[in-house]
Formats: sequence, structure tokens, C-alpha cells
Amino acid sequence: MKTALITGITGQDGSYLADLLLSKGYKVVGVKRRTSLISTDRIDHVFNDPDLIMNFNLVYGNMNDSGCLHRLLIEHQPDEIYNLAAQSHVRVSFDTPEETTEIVAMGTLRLLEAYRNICPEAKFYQASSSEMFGDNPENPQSEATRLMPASPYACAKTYAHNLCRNYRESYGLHISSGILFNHESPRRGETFVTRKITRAAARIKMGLQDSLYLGNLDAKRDWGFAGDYVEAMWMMLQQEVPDDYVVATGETHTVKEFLEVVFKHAGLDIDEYVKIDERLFRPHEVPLLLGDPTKAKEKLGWEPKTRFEGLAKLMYDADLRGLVR
Ligand code: NAP
Ligand code: F7E
Repeated sequence: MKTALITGITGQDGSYLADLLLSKGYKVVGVKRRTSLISTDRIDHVFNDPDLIMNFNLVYGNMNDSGCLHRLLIEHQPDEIYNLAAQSHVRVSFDTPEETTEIVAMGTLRLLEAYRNICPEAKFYQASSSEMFGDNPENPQSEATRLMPASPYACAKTYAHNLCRNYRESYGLHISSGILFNHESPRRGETFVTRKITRAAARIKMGLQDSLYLGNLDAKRDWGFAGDYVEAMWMMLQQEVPDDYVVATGETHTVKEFLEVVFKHAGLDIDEYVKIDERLFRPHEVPLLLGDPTKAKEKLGWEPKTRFEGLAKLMYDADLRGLVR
């Protein structure tokens, strides 16, 4: 039985990846930081399933604590390591740049050092991001596109991305980075724009909320479904040769288009409920992200199954179901 260690287990991707690996018969070690409130909502279903919980081990750990990361790798000797932990909110990274850098950049360095010293035979996945393309107007963006990060979050991810390539080349380690474009789901954090919209629409529909404040509606993103994207992560670590891959749908849409699909599906009038709040604009916006997933398709055989409209509708439906339950 293979053992996979996942940092960021309580996050959106950590939870989908745990589902996938448990379904494939892995033993999963999920690393969770201590929080003052319980933060395991996204993995509670694993605890409630006697078959899954047998192979699941939730352990405390923190990307800021080298000793702890070393101890976890010594104790669990993983075959695969998925580094998903992050302060992942771009807007918030402008407010907490040092904390973001500590977790995303230095945290990755700490984990890589533990990995190369303790279990260098393992395979390592790094959660890189399309935000690294930032200010580069070239599109669609591929593995060859120059990185021009435009936020503290993206700068920290770029450091971690470069470091992973450097460790792969310097020490011959099996490290692959997935340059993932935005991916969403009913488990998406409530302050990211897609979930903010679907949650608000469901609450408005149920009479629990009377307005939705948003920032820049013109930004364009390449949005896919998180459940599809964790499959690409796993596929990367099944390759003989490690490499970097763009994971995207190859379609881009504005925030306004997402809003329109959701409000139409909900039977709501945008003009009646949606207001623009200048405070939600960013100090520096990334105007357009559009990925070219050709390499992932050709080398991994990966393709997205869920498309833009279907994604928006399934997220709204899930939020509505959550309220009428
Ligand atoms: P997420 O929902 O924000 O999850 C982040 C996870 O990291 C949470 O489990 C969080 O724990 C954990 N974490 C934060 N600080 C930590 C620390 N100091 N030590 C240990 N764990 C810590 O993010 P996601 O959407 O699942 O994304 C997963 C990864 O992919 C992230 O690295 C993100 O930057 C990257 N990424 C995401 C996207 C996307 O569109 N979703 C696209 C490209 C790349 P708490 O639950 O305690 O906060
Ligand atoms: O913003 C605009 C905002 O916060 C998308 C992270 O997972 O994907 C994510 O980063 C767009 C931006 O995601 C609001 O200005 C308008 O243009 O949902 P978001 P993000 O910044 O693209 C990348 C790939 C990651 O790696 C990150 O970890 O929507 N927008 N109005 C808004 N955004 C938010 N959050 N809230 C608004 O009210």
C-alpha cells in the first residue's frame, strides 16, 4: 500500500485529493495546522466512513515549523508528497505579504529540505499557480510563458516553483509542479469570487441576504472543477520523468459572465442585488488568465470533464441544497 502525505488537507484541493487517493487504495496522511475553530468540514465525510478512516491519518503540522516537517517525514516515510498548503488568497496576500511568503515560499523550502534529507526516493507535487503569469499579456499561457508575478502571493509561488525546478535538477529528485489555473467547487473557500457569487445567490433566493458586493467584474479567468484538477496532480506523480504542466480548460470568462450564468440559473435579477464596492478592487489586478493545457493532454492524457456553465450551476445548486437541508 502506497502512503501519500498531503499538506493543506483541510483545503479545497486537499479534500478532493484525499478522496481520490483513498479511492485508489492509498494510505493518506493529512497535515493540518491548529486552528481555534474546527476546520475539518471538507474531510468530515472521511471520518464518517469506516472503510475510508482506516487508511486516513490526520496529523498536526505547520509549514512554518521545520522540525515538525522533518518529524512527519521520518514517521510516515511517504511514497508521494503533495504540497498544497498555502495562504492562497491573492487579495489577502497584499495585506499579509510576510505571512504569505513564510508559508508559500519558505514553507516549501522547509518541506523540500526535509524531503531530500529523509525520503529522496519519494515523488513530490508542488501546487504552482497561473497567478505566476501575472502581468504577462501573452496568451494562452503555457509552460513556456514567462512568469511575471503581480502579487505577494504570486511572487512567493514563483519562488517555490523555481526552487522545485532547481531541486529537481540539482539533486535528481522526482518533483513535478502543476501550474493550475483557477479551479472551483462546492468546497471552494467562501471568499473566492465564484463561491462568493453562488453562495450569495442561494442565500438571496432563500431570503437570507439582500445584496452582493463585488469588485472588478471585467477580470477574466480560466475556471475549471477542482475534482478534475486533483486527478492531474496524481497523474503527474505516476510519470517516470518529473516535469511541469499547465492544468486548465483552455476557455476564459469574465467574472460578470460567471455572475450572469448563476443569477439566470437562480432566476434572479443582477441589477436588483449586485453592487460594486471599490474596496474589493486589488492594488494590482491580473486582467486575463487563459491556459493552454496541450502538454497535460498529450503527456498525461488529462482533460477537464466539467465546463464553465456546468461548474457555475453545480456550485449554485450545492449551495442551495445546503440551505434547504
Ligand atoms: P485552500 O482551500 O486555501 O487551502 C489551503 C490549505 O493550506 C488549507 O488546508 C490551510 O489550512 C492550509 N494552510 C495554510 N497555512 C498553513 C500553514 N502555515 N501550515 C499548514 N497548512 C497551512 O487552497 P486550495 O484552493 O485548496 O489550493 C491548494 C493549493 O493550490 C494552494 O497551495 C493554492 O495556493 C494552490 N492553487 C490553488 C488554485 C485554485 O484555483 N484553487 C490554483 C492554483 C494553485 P486552514 O484550513 O487551517 O486554513
Ligand atoms: O478572484 C475578481 C478578482 O479571489 C478572481 C486562488 O485560488 O486562483 C485564485 O486566485 C477574480 C479576480 O481568485 C471579487 O479581482 C471581483 O480578478 O476568486 P479570486 P484569484 O485571485 O484568481 C489562483 C489561480 C490561485 O492560485 C489562488 O490561490 O475575481 N473579483 N470581485 C473578486 N474576487 C474576490 N475574491 N472577491 C470579490 O468580491
